[in-house]
Amino acid sequence: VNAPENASRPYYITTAIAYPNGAPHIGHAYEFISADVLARFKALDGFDVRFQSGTDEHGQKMQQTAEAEGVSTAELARRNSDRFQALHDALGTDLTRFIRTTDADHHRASEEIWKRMEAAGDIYLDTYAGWYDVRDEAFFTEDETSLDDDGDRIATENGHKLTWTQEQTYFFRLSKYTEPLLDLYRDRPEYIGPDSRRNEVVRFVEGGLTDLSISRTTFDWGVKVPGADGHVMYVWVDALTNYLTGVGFPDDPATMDRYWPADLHVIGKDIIRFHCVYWPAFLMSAGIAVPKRVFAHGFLFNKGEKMSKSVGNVVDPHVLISEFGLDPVRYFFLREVSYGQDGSYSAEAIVSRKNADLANEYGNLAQRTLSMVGKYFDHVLPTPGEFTADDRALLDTADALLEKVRAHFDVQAIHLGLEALWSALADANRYISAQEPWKLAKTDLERTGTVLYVCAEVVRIVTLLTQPTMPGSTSTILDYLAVDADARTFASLGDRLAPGTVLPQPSPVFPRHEA
Ligand code: ME8
Repeated sequence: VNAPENASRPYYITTAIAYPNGAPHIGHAYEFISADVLARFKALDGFDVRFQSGTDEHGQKMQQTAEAEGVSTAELARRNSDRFQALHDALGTDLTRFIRTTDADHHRASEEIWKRMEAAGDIYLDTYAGWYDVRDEAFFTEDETSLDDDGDRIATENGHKLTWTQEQTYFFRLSKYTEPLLDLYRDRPEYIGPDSRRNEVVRFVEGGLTDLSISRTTFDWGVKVPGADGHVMYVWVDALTNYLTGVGFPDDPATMDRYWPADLHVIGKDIIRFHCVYWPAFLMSAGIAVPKRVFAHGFLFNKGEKMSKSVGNVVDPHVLISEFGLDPVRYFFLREVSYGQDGSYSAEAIVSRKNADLANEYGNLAQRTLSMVGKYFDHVLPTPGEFTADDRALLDTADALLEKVRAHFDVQAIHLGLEALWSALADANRYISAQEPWKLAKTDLERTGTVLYVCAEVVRIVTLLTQPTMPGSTSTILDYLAVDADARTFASLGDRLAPGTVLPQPSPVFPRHEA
């Protein structure tokens, strides 16, 4: 099933690195969970996965927040970075590295990419005068701004208040990369996903690019520009470079060779321009390969409303986990929201998925099958008799799942992958209702055994493929099916359960939600 050449194939996946100027919110949790599911899927499919996340600790926003809170910037960064790390622990993400941009090796990598861009003749000193959005750490040209009701200058795109900045800074010759970038989008249409985002980026670059201010002199919280006293790098230059730091750039060429270019940058839709325009241009300038793909997920809203401290609808991800359980929360976000589109969540919607999809569709099938094996076969997995057309149809559906789900996951259509799995569960539930093994048991124990064997197989296959989404619960179900620890990768999907195996006493893995 699993192509053997995958066994050592590297796969490098990253999330955005978050600003630790406050506590992590559901949007961050969503990004971490979704990237974790993609990373785990690849690992189970035989890839050597490297998965990185972390915190983006430099920049004016961090410095301003620290001043407002009366703590040092380093202190603010450490305190909140720890909270992001704690969220990863609570979500069970399987990270290879949690990077902090204040890490020493990251400064080294940022200096090196700067020097390479400089050596390419792409960096020059000039006067910058324009509008700056501290919240997004982004520059805006006059025509990208407007006046709000109070007469304050705002960025038209996001409504954030802007500050006028005028200083001598270094510039990056972004304009030089207009054509090379358009070539990139044309030659590698898979570079940006989903497709709708790609079209936006192409339109933006076709409008022409102006050079980018890449250093600041009015504050000092950042990576120092090599050989230029008083300049720190524009925070996005060092932030994007974190992806290279994580694979040993520039001091560990072996790791770099193995894992670069990155296979996938998972980001939110608000930072596409940085990842799909600036980042590939920096890399081209520095003579480093461009990542294979950037996928932008949508934004999460609380009951359709933007989450904000002033509205008072910011939900702490830890609260959600303790209320509904980690696996139901992971499942909910990935199944409910079409990956790549905006989505909404509410307690009602989570409860409804938990009860309908997990307790009824999945949990009941597993529990009924396992408890009937216990009751009618004294916990010994029965030997199936000859398969009927119905048995074979269901087994064929289950056997076709890997290819289907893999095709969806390869384009990050996680929700469609899960839909395919749940559609197989629905088939299995219809099958068990039609076969009525609890009635058969009174007249035909051999046929009962066959039906239960078929159900157990479907549960095994669906469970193996659901592991990336719900690692904890699926591990318990596989224990109940007595599936060996080394038979849980996708390479083992085709190995049928061994009749005669003694199964442990099961208990329900997906209870209904109790408020
Ligand atoms: O942008 N729903 O950091 P950040 C879904 N430091 N995703 C959301 C979201 C929401 N409501 N709000 C934010 C930064 N995100 C930079 C990244 S990468 C080199 C530097 C996503 O803390 C957002 O789109 O503002 C981004 O991908 C991530 O959370 C971190 O956002």
